[in-house]
Amino acid sequence: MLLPIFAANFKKINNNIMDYKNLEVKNSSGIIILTINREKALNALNDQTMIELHDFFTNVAPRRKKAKGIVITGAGEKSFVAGADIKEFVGMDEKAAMKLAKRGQDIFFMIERFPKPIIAAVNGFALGGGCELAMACHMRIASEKARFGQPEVNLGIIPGYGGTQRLIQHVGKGKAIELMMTGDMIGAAEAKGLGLVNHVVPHGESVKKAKEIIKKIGTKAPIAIGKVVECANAYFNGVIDGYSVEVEEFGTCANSEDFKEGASAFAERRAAKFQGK
Ligand code: DAK
Repeated sequence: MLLPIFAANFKKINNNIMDYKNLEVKNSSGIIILTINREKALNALNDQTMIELHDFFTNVAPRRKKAKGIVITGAGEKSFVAGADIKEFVGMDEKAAMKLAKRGQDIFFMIERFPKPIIAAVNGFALGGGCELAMACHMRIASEKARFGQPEVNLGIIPGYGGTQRLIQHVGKGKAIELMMTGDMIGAAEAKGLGLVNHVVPHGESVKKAKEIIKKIGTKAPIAIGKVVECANAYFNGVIDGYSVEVEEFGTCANSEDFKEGASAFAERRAAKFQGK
């Protein structure tokens, strides 16, 4: 009998897949359907989910050579991903926060740079880290009930998984700054008008539409598809690395009294009282 740790490694080597608690991986006609599966917490990205996402994009997705692409969605009827798991961040210090922000950015870079299409099927709330996850995908299909937003300022922080950069890329600087400063949520139709989403479909049909698009892309030349991704990303390789600035400033915010207050207030279901400290 193998010790548990060896058994886990053995399974990983043989199946290329660790035992995921919060991710569901399914094959649907050669397309991977990756579901963030924490419905009770509106699929918020807790540490375990981030570990699993990292494993999936490091060890699983690149080895599924025959897969045509990936659809990322959220479990249930209500939410794609309602953000990072705020409850886990109470009491976190600057160093730990920066490390986690960097890890999140690295995962989302793997998604953005993946040489096959990755489409977010946004079936509800896409807030904070959820909006950032959707924005790292190559396209976004929104259910008509989808809601997008970057409400980090309500907690005393800024987007930390690439959102300050990608929201500008998708909707332009003025609107991105408005959304990040106000924390306002917008609906699917407005998101489409801004260029944040590619298509709006009836509720419950976002995965279907995403699969149709991936199926069509599957008939094209694979090398060319990979190069489209590479070139599109190259357009945004600026001289100043905004992503590193984001990690730095995320750490500063995470170290503030305001962040402690914002995260505690959310957990305690009360309005935050910010002091600017
Ligand atoms: N984290 C943890 N739990 C969450 C959550 C979240 N982001 N969003 C919802 N939930 C939980 C709720 O707490 C509740 O659980 P119970 O209290 O019942 O156990 C359950 O999901 C259902 O939520 P509600 O009862 O609130 O449902 P409603 O329909 O009334 O409201 C809502 C839905 C989406 C409007 C509301 O849940 C909400 O405002 N959620 C928070 C949205 C939000 O602010 N998201 C976070 C954005 S900030 C970091 C890196 C990144 C980040 C932070 C740190 N480091 C590296 C340190 C990122 C931060 C963000 O993403």
